[in-house]
Amino acid sequence: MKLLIIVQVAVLYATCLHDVKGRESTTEESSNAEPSALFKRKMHAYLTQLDVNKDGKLDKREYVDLTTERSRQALPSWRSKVVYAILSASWGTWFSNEHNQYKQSVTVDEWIELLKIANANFTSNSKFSEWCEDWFDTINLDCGEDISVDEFGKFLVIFHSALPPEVPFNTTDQDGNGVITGQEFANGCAQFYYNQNDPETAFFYGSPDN
Ligand SMILES: [Ca+2]
Ligand SMILES: [Ca+2]
Ligand SMILES: [Ca+2]
Repeated sequence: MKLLIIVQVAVLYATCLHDVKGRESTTEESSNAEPSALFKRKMHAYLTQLDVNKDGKLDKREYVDLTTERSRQALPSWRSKVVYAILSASWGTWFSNEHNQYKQSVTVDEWIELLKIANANFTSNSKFSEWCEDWFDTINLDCGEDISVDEFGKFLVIFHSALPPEVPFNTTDQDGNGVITGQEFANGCAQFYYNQNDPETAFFYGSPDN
């Protein structure tokens, strides 16, 4: 299975080569300060969106398996295998790691604490930028230079959004030209995880309750 996923990822990059030169890391130094009320609300809305059984905790089945399952409705099967690979790695990076003794599920408060640690690591090793690029490539179905509203709509289906795609699409399409470039996607992704006070970029995953 692992070999298959590696092959699928290799196919993705071979099939869908893109210009990454213009993309710069958009992450900022993470802060040890108490998260803002808006930051807590957007993380709560995002986690609730993925918490399918609504028990107030996100577990691996919900984050990895059910999210991959939704991706099968939206993407060709080989791209869903890439989704599985991205999410499996993310689960260990963000939700279940040595900092919480590899807990099997997390509340939003526990996750915010883990994010502080993970974001500090992302800043130092560019993993965060790679993660954004992996998602950009995975949902860039026509292998073009940018993401259309239809492609972004599939990203929102995968992340269980209840919002029409136009709302988060328009806040991510910073220059308003009707497409999301790799840089705009990376900016939107980074703003979601780092910006404490901007209500617009809180819509990145289509979470309605900001
Ligand atoms: Ca749950
Ligand atoms: Ca595209
Ligand atoms: Ca744009």
